[in-house]
Amino acid sequence: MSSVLEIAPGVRHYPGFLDRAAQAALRDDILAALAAAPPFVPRMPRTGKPFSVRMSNCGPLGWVSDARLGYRYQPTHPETGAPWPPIPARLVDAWAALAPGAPPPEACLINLYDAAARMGLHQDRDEADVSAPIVSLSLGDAALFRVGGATRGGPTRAFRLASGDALTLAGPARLAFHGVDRIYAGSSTLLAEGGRINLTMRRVTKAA
Ligand code: MD6
Ligand code: FE
Repeated sequence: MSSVLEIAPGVRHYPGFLDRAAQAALRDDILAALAAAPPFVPRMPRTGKPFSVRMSNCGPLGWVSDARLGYRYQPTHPETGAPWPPIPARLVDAWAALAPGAPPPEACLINLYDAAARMGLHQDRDEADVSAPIVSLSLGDAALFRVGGATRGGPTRAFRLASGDALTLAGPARLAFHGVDRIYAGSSTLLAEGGRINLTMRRVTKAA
């Protein structure tokens, strides 16, 4: 496996986890999933303010948000009503390598960034089981990723996530606040139309 940087306890960055050929293969898997489950614009609970990131999912559950029902996981696409496509095998392999011993992932959130998209600091806490890590893989343009502690307002660190990098939030960092400050447009040639794809795999329900 590629080398690992422990950014903070439980925050592990694996630069170059996927080589170029593996990135291209995963890109093609995700473009196929997006053909079945087209990107949608999530909206903030209550206010209905749109996210700047577009999203889709694969796996038995997908993360969605709208004004009326807020943040949640559901088995179907919010616009087409179809079940989400399966998590591609090469992503399940990455989960096995990066979250050894964890029960299988149930959701893979696909975040799509154009040059102007951002993601505010947040915790991923909509999962009934927060004992498993979250495993993230990035494709395309690099991002400035920011991570802090489990309470809002504490110190944060920021670093670049490039195409092919993996990141895990585990153990003491599972509920760490994190977000994406900016995208470095034109920093990768992987995606024909530019932009960035981030994939986060999650265990959602408690394993039996
Ligand atoms: C992103 N990532 O990189 C957003 N969440 O576009 C996340 O929100 C994230 O990278 C949980 C664990 C790892 C992550
Ligand atoms: Fe997150």
